[in-house]
Amino acid sequence: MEEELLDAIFAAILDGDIPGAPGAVQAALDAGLSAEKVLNEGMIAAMNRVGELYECGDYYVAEMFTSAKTLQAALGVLRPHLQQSQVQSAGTVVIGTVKGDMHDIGKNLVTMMLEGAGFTVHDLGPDVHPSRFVSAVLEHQPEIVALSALLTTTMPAMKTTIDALVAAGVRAQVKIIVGGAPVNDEYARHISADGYAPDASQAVSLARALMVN
Ligand code: B12
Repeated sequence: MEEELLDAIFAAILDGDIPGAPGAVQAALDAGLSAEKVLNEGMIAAMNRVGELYECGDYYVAEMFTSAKTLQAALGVLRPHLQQSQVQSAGTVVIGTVKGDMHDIGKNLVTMMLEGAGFTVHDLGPDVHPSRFVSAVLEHQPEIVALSALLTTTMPAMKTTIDALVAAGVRAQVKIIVGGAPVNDEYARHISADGYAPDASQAVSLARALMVN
């Protein structure tokens, strides 16, 4: 039963069934599956499969794009289940996908989970120029700046962004966290970021830990 419900979500995302995916997610939630299970074992698992199919040439960018749209549509159903309202803000975060990079699903999930944990999040979107991060830090005075990159070719833009924050004299007032599929702990240290997390729920633990340090 559980397997079938997860399979239906997986298939909807893989096939780019935009109208069908939200219903498949709702059916799984109605049957009592947790939002985390639906997200990780249904939706993200399907997206990983899409990446594999693209890599081996079975899918093109068009299919990858439709699957991404499908996942975004299904996330709408999941959003209220990943978030609990908190009265007091846990801290302020400025987040964005770095310059040249259009991938925003992972960033959107991190945003959703941080908001669910009570953080105030200013989402600058995808393809964010370093100077835009600087102006957002000056404007919103966040404790944390979160950078996302999904391409090996855009990872260096994380370093450029950190350099821009240094040059603007605001680096010391924020903690910088980084993430995205090609990023790891070692790269985070290499570019002098303050932390790395491999997924959205660990991004929340990391942000919380950095708020007390
Ligand atoms: C969907 C997708 C697209 C969509 C993006 C739509 C959108 N609105 O995001 C579209 C079709 C636009 C796209 C385009 C391209 N893509 Co693409 N794409 C993907 C795909 C299939 C899924 C990405 C995704 O959404 N994953 C699901 C989310 C939930 O996972 P995630 O992003 O990793 O995020 C999680 C963690 O990483 C972490 N995280 C993310 N950000 C952050 C930030 C912080 C601070 C923290 C702490 C954590 C964190 O938490 C998230 C939630 O758990 C991946 C394959 C893959 N498996 O990653 C390829 C992939 C990333 N794409 C790839 C490529 C090559 C491209 C293109 C260059 C293709 C082309 N020739 O045009 C273009 C680049 C466009 C550009 N300039 O950005 C390659 C990258 C190869 C590489 N190593 O550089 C991949 C790996 C596919 C592959 N296997 O070859 N793509």
